Amino acid sequence: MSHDLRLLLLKTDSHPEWNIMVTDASLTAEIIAHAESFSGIKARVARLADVLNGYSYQPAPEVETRKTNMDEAPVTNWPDEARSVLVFGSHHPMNDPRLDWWEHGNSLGNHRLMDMAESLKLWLLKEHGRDSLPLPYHVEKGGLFLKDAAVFSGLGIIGRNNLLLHPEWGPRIRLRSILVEGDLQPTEPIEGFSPCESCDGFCQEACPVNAFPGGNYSRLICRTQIRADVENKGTSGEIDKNRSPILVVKYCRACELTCPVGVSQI
Ligand code: B12
Ligand code: SF4
Ligand code: SF4
Repeated sequence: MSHDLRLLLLKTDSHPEWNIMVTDASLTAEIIAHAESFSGIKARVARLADVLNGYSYQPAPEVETRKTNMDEAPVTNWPDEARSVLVFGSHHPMNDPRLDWWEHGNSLGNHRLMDMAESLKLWLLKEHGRDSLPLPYHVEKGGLFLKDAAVFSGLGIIGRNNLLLHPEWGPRIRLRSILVEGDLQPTEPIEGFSPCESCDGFCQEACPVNAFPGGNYSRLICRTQIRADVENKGTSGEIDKNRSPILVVKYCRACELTCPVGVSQI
């Protein structure tokens, strides 16, 4: 099947034989327990069809087509049998900024999530005979909108900073997903967690370019800061073989780092 999200939705709706067959909750629990055995990881499960009905897909996905050094990577096509999504997130605490620094189009934190996805794939096949497909980061390469997947799976809610807020880690979490063959019992979205209701909105106030006009996130304005961050690289504190400082991109995190949710976890 091609990576056509709309086609996939239509096919799902119109093929009764694809109806969800809910499997037992213990399998979901076992998969989550295994994923969470990696340190600093939280995991949940969502139905692919639910994710594709998320806000980011309505009315039409606005997909980034920026040039990165991942552009040469092939587009990942989704198998017909994929109906479940294992969503997992890695804690990016404030006292470990290095996890977020980008060098040669990737970051330490992202590398870690990619390695973990490959390891989970092998485990799912060996232990449960389930095929799975680690998805790329970029939606235009076949990735999912990860915040929607995370909300449906119950990993968190979307805050006024437009980021996923995890109850323990706040927005300081980075996401990744794996498509899994067949139906897994999904975990439930979070209820009763709404920290923004009683907050003064530090995230929006902290934005260096006022990317929340009228209280809503503007990708266009945020992008001006993100572009500036690429232009103005920072030092990593290390030197290369020519004894020159190694420069890295330190993308803005102001709306993330000022959020009080999860600060007790640093
Ligand atoms: C392209 C991209 C960018 C672009 C465009 C961002 C954008 N939001 O449009 C740029 C480069 C500007 C950017 C900036 C940032 N990004 Co970015 N980005 C992505 C990427 C690849 C796709 C996001 C996207 O295009 N979304 C679609 C657009 C249309 O929607 P949206 O603006 O995100 O808003 C949607 C949600 O809020 C959702 N939503 C709102 N309420 C609800 C409620 C429910 C029930 C549901 C289901 C959904 C939902 O609906 C909105 C659309 O209508 C994702 C990775 C991925 N594959 O998902 C990372 C990702 C979203 N980025 C991430 C981060 C951390 C950042 C930055 C902090 C920069 C940084 N230091 O890394 C900033 C934060 C900006 C902000 N406040 O949102 C993290 C977010 C982690 C988290 N805790 O949420 C992600 C998931 C990547 C990761 N490594 O984990 N990013
Ligand atoms: S700073 Fe406050 S308003 Fe902003 S996301 Fe965090 S809790 Fe919500
Ligand atoms: S990432 Fe920076 S520029 Fe973008 S919305 Fe957050 S604070 Fe503003």
